[in-house]
Amino acid sequence: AEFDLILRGGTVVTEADTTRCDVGIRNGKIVALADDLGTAAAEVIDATGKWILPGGIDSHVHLSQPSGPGIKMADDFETGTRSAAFGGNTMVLPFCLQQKGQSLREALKHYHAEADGRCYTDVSFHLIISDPSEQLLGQELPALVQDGYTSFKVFMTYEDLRLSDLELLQVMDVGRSTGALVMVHAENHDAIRFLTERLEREGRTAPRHHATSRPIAVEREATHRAISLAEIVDVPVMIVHVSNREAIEEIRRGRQKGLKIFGETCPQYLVLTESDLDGLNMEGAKYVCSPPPRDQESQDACWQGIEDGTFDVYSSDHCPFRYEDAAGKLAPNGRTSFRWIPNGIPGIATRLPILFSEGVVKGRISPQRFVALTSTNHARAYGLYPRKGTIAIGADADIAIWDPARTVTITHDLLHDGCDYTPYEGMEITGWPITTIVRGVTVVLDGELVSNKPQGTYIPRELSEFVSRPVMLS
Ligand code: DUC
Ligand code: ZN
Ligand code: ZN
Ligand code: ZN
Repeated sequence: AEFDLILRGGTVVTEADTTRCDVGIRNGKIVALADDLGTAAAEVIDATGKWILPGGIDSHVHLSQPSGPGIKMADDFETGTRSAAFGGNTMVLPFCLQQKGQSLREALKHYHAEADGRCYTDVSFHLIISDPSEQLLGQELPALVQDGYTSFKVFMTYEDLRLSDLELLQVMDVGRSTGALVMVHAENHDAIRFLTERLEREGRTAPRHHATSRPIAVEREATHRAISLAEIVDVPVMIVHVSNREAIEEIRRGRQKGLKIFGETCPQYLVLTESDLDGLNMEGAKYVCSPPPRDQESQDACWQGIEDGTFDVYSSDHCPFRYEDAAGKLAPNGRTSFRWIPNGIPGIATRLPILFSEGVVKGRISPQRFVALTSTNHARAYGLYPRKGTIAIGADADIAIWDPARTVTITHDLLHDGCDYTPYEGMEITGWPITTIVRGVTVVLDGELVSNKPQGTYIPRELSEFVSRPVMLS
């Protein structure tokens, strides 16, 4: 047969167009796009009435990441990427966390060993820099950028992760000299510590005070400072998991000055609020993440940023901890104060359906903008474009087939992850990914896993296109 696989009768959506056409796949690549490719293929999938989208790229996920004594993340590379595939994703970018005193190469060994042979999607790593020694800054990190680890994250909070302003400047400077993209977690550490200690003195320790301890000003100040430091170094930065209007305004102000400041938001900031942390007993722990979900006004602002282009990427920040588990949300001291609840919520499978239903179906964004926000811009930002993030001849055959009319009530059992709950339980969704194809291999077909043999692979990355392209004002 001329093709390994033909997708027949569907509507292909890219960041630029929506076109009725068939897709021909050979050796893991898209090799033909035409009105009618016939049926001369080893396998034919009838996609009549369905949408054919570039597979989702989730550029912000945490898998198998050490999270403190007695705490275990709910997803490893097998369960996390399986869930990603069920949610219409073909590639994920988890973080490789450098622990204090560890070299980045040592840290990478752990993550590669965890990922090798266990991924249902393709995978690549961002580095988290927690211990920027002279050796790391001068040799190790620049060499790793050359090797295809072309993005790294820095933290402005967490005792074990946060960098001083001097260290932030030093790491950003490696971004500038290498062309890597620097991602920033922007929250003011001392302010969180001050508020947490005061709340604990007052006995206000329930999960909802996680949000009280990290108000908008904590994020706005750090976002402003991160952007100022980036301006001083003269380097592009990506502000990750942006939750509210004031932080968004800082990003807009930076862009209007001509700085390359990029922004990411996540489903929790579009559909959850801090009142979700008010659950009975400790149930609110299921919604503890940082920054916390905020209020309706913040949700509206994040939607505005999705619509007007302030946000270039929409990621899950999947960071799952089980609830009914001694190593999960309430371990080991989580019952005594919000301070001990591990920060993070699951969302790798629900990211795309939530934006599709709330964004595309409700008319807030076009299907093309959906593709840009969920796939193409991730590929451009993190050095994967045009191999990934589009449906074009020569690109990897990374494809999600969507039924745009299917209605689904989200329940945890649909997600196939390693967690034991979803923050989005009961949410009514219109539009669902039914088939996921990774480099030509059908991983999920009509909602069923095709094989228990993961075939995803590690992909070294080129430099970010966002770093080199001209500033785009929105
Ligand atoms: N930051 C993340 O990016 N994910 C989970 C927790 C955090 O603080
Ligand atoms: Zn290890
Ligand atoms: Zn973060
Ligand atoms: Zn994260």
